[in-house]
Parts: sequence; C-alpha cells; structure tokens
Amino acid sequence: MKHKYKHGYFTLILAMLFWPLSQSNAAEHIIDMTAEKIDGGLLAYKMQSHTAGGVDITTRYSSVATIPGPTIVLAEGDTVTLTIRNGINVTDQQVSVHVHGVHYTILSDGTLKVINKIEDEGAYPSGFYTYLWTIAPGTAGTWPYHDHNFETHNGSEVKGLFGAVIVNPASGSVTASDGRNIASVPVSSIKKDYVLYLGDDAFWGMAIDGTSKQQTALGVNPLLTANRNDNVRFHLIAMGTYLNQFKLNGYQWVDPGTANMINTKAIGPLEKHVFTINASHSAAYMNTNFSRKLMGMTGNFNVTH
Ligand SMILES: [Cu+2]
Repeated sequence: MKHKYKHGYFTLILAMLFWPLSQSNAAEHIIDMTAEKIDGGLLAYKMQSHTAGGVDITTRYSSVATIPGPTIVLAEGDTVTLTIRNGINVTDQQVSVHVHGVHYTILSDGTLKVINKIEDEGAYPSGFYTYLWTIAPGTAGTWPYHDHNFETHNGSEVKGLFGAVIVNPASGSVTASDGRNIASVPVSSIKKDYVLYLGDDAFWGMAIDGTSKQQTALGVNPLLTANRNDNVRFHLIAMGTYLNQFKLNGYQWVDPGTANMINTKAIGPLEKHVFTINASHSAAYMNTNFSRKLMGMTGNFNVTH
C-alpha cells in the first residue's frame, strides 16, 4: 500500500510538471452578447463579439439575434470572460446567462439574489454583467445556457433565451461509429455539428460547419444535411418537460461513456446526449415518445453522394 501511495504521489508531481505543456492550446475567450426582443414577442441572444486566443471570430455567428442563441465552442483548459448586455429594456427586468457543466464561482451563476444569496447576477436595461468561466478538465460535453433572471427567477428560456456551450476534450478526439465499428476520430474531422434542442412540440436546430465554423440557426424540425462518409456530431439537449425518446432511423451510435451501440435514447428533461456518426444514408430523426410523435416532432437528415 505504501508503494502504491508513493507511486500516486509521483504521478501527481509528474502531472504538475507537465500541466503547463498539456494546457498549451488553452485559449482565453472574450465574449460579448446581448439579449434582444425579436418578432412574435420572443427574446433572443446575439453574439456581439468573440475573440479566442486573441483572434476575432465574431463573423462565425449570425449578425442578428437568433433562437437558438449562439453556440459557444470551447475546449477543456480554456477560460471565458462573458459579458451580457440588456437590449430588452423592460424596466427593472434583468437578463442573465446561467450556464451548466463548466466551472465558475457563485458570482458567475447568473441567478437572482433570492437564489444565490449574494447578488443579482444579470444586466439591467442598458447595463451589463460579466461572468468568468473556467473550462476545467473533466467538463468536456455539450451544455445548455439560458437566462435565469428575466421576469421570473426561472428565467425566460421559453421565450427564446437559450443556447449551448460545446466543450471539446483536451485530447482533441471523440468516439464515433459507422454503425459497425467504433473509432476515435479527431474533432477537426467533424464536418457538421448539429445542436438540436428538444422542446415540448418541436426540435430547434443550430448547425456549425466544420470547415468554415459558420453557425446557422435552423428553425424548427430542421432539414439536416451531410455528405456520405462525413463525420457528423449530434448534440441533443432536452429543454421541455417531457421524457423524450430519440431515434435516427437505421443508425446506431455509441452511448457516451460506454462501449454500447444503441439506436434509440431516452432523454429526460434537462438531460443531454451527444454522439458522432459517419453518415451512410438519409434518415428521419424523431422523438418517438408517443404524444410527441403525434405532434410531428420529426425531421430529415439528408445524406448525398
Ligand atoms: Cu438551467
């Protein structure tokens, strides 16, 4: 036992020695977003500016506020300074950004004082609030963010104030499946990232092109496209109040954290599910939960060539 302890201690020292090396690709993100009113009495986030490691990547985002909001792509080891500005201008109403999954102190929780007991952590009309996030090792995954302060202490995500954070693993690779084999593929080989938010009656989609990194809000039950043999990553985030049963017809993928191939996945409220497939055929995607299926909660994934 003593030997084992010493070995563990040695490993810890080694890890500390190599820590700066393994973090050499870590980027500092400076992000500025607004929350605005859009048509139909809805609210939406807009990316005003995003610099990553000193490089301005703002043109990757829509120039108007969108539902879903911007997808913030990060990697383990990164840091984020995110400022939210309130362009909604309803007297006394704050807007905030509350994120799941990544690390931050209580001052960056994006909630009201009645919840966090410290401070109202949002932006008042024409004001701003700044959050600090640490994208610590172990936080790889896809996480929702949403308002927590507008009108109620639960926030206004149902009016459109929601988006996602993708934290890529520091290893730079993810598990993928072509339906038969499981492989580790570089994140850089992913041709399309599709973020699908499961509402109570529809999927809301956001696409990110793997080459241009351009983001496109796709609306409800969107048509998804890929070329044959492309690696495509699906990020499913359940926003609604029902249990979902996700299916992509004729595809099998790896259940995260396991070596199991699955062809359907139960996703409860606030749960998420991320998988990467190699595109082989066109297929419908759907929520096969009976009542949701009746509501037409389905769309198509078209694979060409
Ligand atoms: Cu939440």
